[in-house]
Amino acid sequence: MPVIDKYNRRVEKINSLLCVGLDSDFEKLPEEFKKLENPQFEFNKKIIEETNEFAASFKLNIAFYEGRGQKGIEELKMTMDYFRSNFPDIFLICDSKRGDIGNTNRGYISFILDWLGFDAMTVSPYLGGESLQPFFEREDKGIIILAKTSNPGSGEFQDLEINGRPIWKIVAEKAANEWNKKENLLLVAGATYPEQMAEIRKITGEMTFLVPGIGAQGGDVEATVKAGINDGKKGLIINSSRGIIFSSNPREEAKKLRAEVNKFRI
Ligand code: OMP
Repeated sequence: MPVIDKYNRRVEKINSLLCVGLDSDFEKLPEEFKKLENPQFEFNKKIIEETNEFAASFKLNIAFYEGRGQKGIEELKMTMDYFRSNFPDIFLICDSKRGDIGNTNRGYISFILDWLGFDAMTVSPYLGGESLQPFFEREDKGIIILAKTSNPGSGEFQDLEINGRPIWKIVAEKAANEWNKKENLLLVAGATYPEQMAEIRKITGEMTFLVPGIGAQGGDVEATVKAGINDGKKGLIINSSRGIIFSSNPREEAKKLRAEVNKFRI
């Protein structure tokens, strides 16, 4: 069974393409959490309790946990254990943007996919398809490859053209036509570049995209959904991190974003 089925089942169960980003930067946590023994975990638990009803997926950017050293990793693991015990059907993404020579990638796989137990992780294609083989082989896990990222400077390399085709397009073509033998690949397509997302959709058929850039980065929901939705009215994992978790009412923000996405998902 393709790994994306877990995500799609959850999408159907709660009628949502929303991914809540637990980018739980310690410095930004409310003061009452900072005083607790496990501040990031307790904050995550509260956000999960408030938003799970609307979230098909959660994405944890590992940087915010690694940044606290051993304690952050411990609380990341506690968060994963909490998900496993309470919400085993939620699709869990580690935003890690890893990618090294093949042998080294096995270490990332052991830590992120096996020990932490994520369903999927983000990887960079910069070292080439050969280096990513250990990721591609993991048919039980989703491997999310950066194609067109949401940041303002993403074009510096990703838009460079080779024989008239930008690098983001070449990555999408490789992922769809060469690398996806185990049907476990996804792509990152930022909400801030809907035109490019529409092109990537044409290349990749039904493939699912992780879509950051909604909320704090200003991506447009209507343009995003119209550009990226696949024939099955799914195929998007629409992430918002700061716009939900650091708002005054995370539950309302999650509910509102699910509804807004669904409005254009017809
Ligand atoms: P907010 O801007 O707070 O919603 O957070 C966006 C999240 O998505 C952060 O964790 C980023 O690291 C991540 N991200 C992007 O912002 N742009 C990308 O192109 C790719 C990612 C990602 O891989 O998730």
